[in-house]
Amino acid sequence: MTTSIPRKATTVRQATIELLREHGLTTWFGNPGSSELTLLEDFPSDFRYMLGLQEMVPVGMADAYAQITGRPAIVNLHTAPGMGNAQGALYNAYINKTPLIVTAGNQRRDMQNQMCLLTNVDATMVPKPFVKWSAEPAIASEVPAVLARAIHIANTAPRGPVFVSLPMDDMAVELTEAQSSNIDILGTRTVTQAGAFPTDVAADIAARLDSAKSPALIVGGDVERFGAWDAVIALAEHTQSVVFTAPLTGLSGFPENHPLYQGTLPPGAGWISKALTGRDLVLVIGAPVFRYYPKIEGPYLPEGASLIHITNDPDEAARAPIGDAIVADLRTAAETLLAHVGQTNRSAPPPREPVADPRTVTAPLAPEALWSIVGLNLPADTLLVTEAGSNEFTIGTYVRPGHPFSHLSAAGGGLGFGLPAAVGAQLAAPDRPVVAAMGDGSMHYAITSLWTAAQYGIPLTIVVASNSEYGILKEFGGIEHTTGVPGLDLPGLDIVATARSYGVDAHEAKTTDDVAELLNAGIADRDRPTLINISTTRVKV
Ligand SMILES: Cc1ncc(C[n+]2csc(CCOP(=O)(O)OP(=O)(O)O)c2C)c(N)n1
Ligand SMILES: [Mg+2]
Repeated sequence: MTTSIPRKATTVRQATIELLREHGLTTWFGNPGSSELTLLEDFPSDFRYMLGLQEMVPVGMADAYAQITGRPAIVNLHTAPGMGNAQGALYNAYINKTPLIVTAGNQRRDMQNQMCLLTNVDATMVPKPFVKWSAEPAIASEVPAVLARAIHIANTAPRGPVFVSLPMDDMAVELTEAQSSNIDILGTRTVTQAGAFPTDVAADIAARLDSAKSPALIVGGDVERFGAWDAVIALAEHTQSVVFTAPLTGLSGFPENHPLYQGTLPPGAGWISKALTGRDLVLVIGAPVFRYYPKIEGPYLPEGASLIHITNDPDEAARAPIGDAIVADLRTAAETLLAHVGQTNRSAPPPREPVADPRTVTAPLAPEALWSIVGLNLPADTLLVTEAGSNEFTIGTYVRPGHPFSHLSAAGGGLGFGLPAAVGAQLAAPDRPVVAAMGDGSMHYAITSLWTAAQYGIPLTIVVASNSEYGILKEFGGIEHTTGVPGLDLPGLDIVATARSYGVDAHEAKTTDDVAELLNAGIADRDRPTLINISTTRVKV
């Protein structure tokens, strides 16, 4: 008679780690507390843990890391207060549609009823409404299965963050052999989203494109996130459409140095109908229609234009105020359309003006001078992360990256994304130059990212446009006709000293030549982060 040797009991923690390893979730972003120690103990040597000193930092890092790697990322935060601090960054991840698996410890199950310290009362409620799904396992042994479900939910379109609360006493619970082998299966099973684009729909859209006099293609971040980049470029070229990026979608969706590319549409209905004047067919792909910001009166579209909207997000399709929408996989849609359109004989629309060299100018620099000198000095494969208020439009005009995943910002517009995102982006793309273009106000929401960048030797370069104000809020005050608003000036910031105190190689530039020289040196330094601060002119109101 042979006796099988019982396998050594696996704990929930071990099974959890193994499941996350199988799913490639070995880079963790976090800020720990005592309720997370039971999960983090004996942290495996093939995992890495990126510490952020305040919760916006790990969430922002993970957001960009997931976007640039194209895979979900994991965040581990500290019960209710940690989740509270993270909420602004979670909002950005939700609007960015980033697949994040956010976890937080919770007080022991048998101490929650007394509201002992660290009890996350109604834990699943805390991150709502900025998560696709939120759960606390009903019993310890279900932790890995709930996490597996969370990973798949986060990663199916429309993607987005999910939350799993993990009571700290769950981790040491021993699993039975049957439970362990069921969990083993969860480590390797896959969930794939698939769907064909109907050929009659493609033929109809292609016929409308072919017969349009002057079509416009409006693209968004999902073109990049869902692999439709090449097909969308080919579609624009075959149809000789002008191309714009839709407002506030987080990535450009198109090479910004392409002759058909005209920049980002401004976020107002009246502004958009003006920018699209003369276009009779507007095809939007991989973007919401549209993310307006101020109320700018005007028709949604210019006279005589119609709009077709292709999105993978049913809610995006449902809430658009205009146009017929098709919910589809974006890459399949773009490739199928491409196969159906003819090569047009329309003449090419005029390209944008080339960027001129501003020559030597002394600070305070006009934003145009700053961002043209930056744009002219960036290597072609630079990944730019922007959070720069009134400078954003100027950056879009003068910095023109041509590669996919080269111009990242927070679609949600919550400040505190830029710095941690630049750190996460550099981690995801270690061989690319990562340059963060920041406003002096935006710098301060997640400033401790500088510590993380310095400590882990993340070699990003940060350019700060210091106008000593929340310039864009003054601009908006003009649109909203508000006067006498307090809290819009930022005197007394010493960004170079602050950055140095965190261990960053920080410099004050005085001229455009300084900016060029420091930028090239910063990008060439692959061992540590560099910061370049330059004073810029104030917004005119
Ligand atoms: C979390 C958060 N708080 C406040 C705001 C409002 N807000 C939007 S832009 C902005 C100012 C940005 O200033 P800065 O980065 O200095 O750029 P500038 O406009 O001066 O060029 C503020 C405070 C926000 N978007 N997010
Ligand atoms: Mg400012």
